[in-house]
Amino acid sequence: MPQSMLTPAIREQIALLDRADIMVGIPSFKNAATIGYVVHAAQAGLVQYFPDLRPVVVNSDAGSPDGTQRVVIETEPPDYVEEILLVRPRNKLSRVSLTYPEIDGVGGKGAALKTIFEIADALEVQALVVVDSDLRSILPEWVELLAGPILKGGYDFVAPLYSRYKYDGTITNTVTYPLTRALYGLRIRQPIGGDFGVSGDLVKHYLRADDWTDDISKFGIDIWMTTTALTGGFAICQARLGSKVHDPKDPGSDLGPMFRQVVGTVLRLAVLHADRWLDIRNSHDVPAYGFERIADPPPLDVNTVRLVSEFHNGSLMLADAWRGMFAPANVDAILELVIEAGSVGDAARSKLEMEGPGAATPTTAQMAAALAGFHFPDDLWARIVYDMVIAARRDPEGIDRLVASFVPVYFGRVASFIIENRDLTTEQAEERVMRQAREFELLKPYLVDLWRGGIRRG
Ligand SMILES: Nc1nc2c(ncn2[C@@H]2O[C@H](COP(=O)(O)OP(=O)(O)OP(=O)(O)O)[C@@H](O)[C@H]2O)c(=O)[nH]1
Ligand SMILES: [Mg+2]
Repeated sequence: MPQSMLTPAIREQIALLDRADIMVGIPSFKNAATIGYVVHAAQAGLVQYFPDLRPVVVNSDAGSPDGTQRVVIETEPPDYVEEILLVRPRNKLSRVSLTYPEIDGVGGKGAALKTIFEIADALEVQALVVVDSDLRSILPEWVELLAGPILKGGYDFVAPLYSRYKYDGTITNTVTYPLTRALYGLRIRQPIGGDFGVSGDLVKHYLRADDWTDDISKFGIDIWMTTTALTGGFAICQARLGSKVHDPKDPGSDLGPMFRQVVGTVLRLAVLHADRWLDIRNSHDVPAYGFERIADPPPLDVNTVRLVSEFHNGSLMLADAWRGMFAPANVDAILELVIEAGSVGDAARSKLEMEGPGAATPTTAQMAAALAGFHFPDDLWARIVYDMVIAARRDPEGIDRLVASFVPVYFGRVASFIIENRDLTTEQAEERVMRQAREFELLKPYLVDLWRGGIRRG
């Protein structure tokens, strides 16, 4: 990890704090509307579940212009929590909100978390819990669920386990879950969930790591934390948190940059840690703690017609790039799918009368029904993700370009997932995600053979 770049102001803040046993860290960027609730829940969790420990809450903010930091400072003080919970903690709860420094000129969620790691280390905490600041469904209990396995069970890394709406978490479902599971052999269902528990030892390991990149300063941070825990041999478990409700994002319009940062990081790490995954076959369950809850996460709209057309239009600019990235048979299969996407997309648009001024946007269900028939097979998706790993090894400097060219193909895959799952329950859609992950495991020899066969042209 790059040298500590804590500003003098942050050092002063740390000096004012006593040592702490448990810390909740909250990264933020323009989350004034939601962070108050998150701080509230974090404080209540610390007071209710760990009254004997010395607690601290740290908000690491990007310097948000919307008053995020003010909301944190003005959230009801911990005394209020004591009143509603009738618990008298033995230790004062400290609360800090600060503006984190960029890392090599790059800010983002990862840069925010690096400052959180440094403060956790300076305060010598035994357990660090990090939670996103746009959460609606966090409860005080999350603090116990994410820190308890570390403090009571000897674990170093607690990944979240939640039910998400079937169209939420598409980067997780299509890439990070199946690839992490097939590469490293552990079924961590939410490797980039955003809400984690980390032991003091693992925080130190993060701070010593020397593989930091600009993408990790942004949304690459979550998969980096998970993968670094895996490759470092740390004890990992999952915690059942119920449902994840947060600011909704449409994969087609909001997730392109995030996809590039996450997948760029996954690929770099896969290349770096080949010795950790080449011999692994199949996968194991990861222990899960917490009471199993029946949760019904709210639905999410996805402009599926746009996803299909982004896939189709992407081919116009990127077919040559794809030829350099994927095995020839896989490029042929993708280009066939592109043709199908073109005709299915055209038919859907005219059926839904989406063209012309004032045309209304149809619902996700209407779009998915109108696009029925478009199908991006599981095995093709697994093979091209593996082709990406090989391409990343061949040209590590070109990973950003590689991943940018991959985005429209991901849109095609997500569209297919939505179209096929339109009539399924969230539970049935989960089974589809598992089926796809098994396909990744089944085809792992394809990756290993290519890797061991040396570098080839696509
Ligand atoms: N400090 C900082 N935090 C950020 C930045 N961008 C996002 N975050 C925080 O990172 C957390 C997660 O960001 P989201 O945008 O909600 O992303 P996400 O929930 O992981 O992604 P989706 O599952 O795709 O919605 C939130 O707490 C954000 O405030 C940033 O530039 N700086
Ligand atoms: Mg979010």
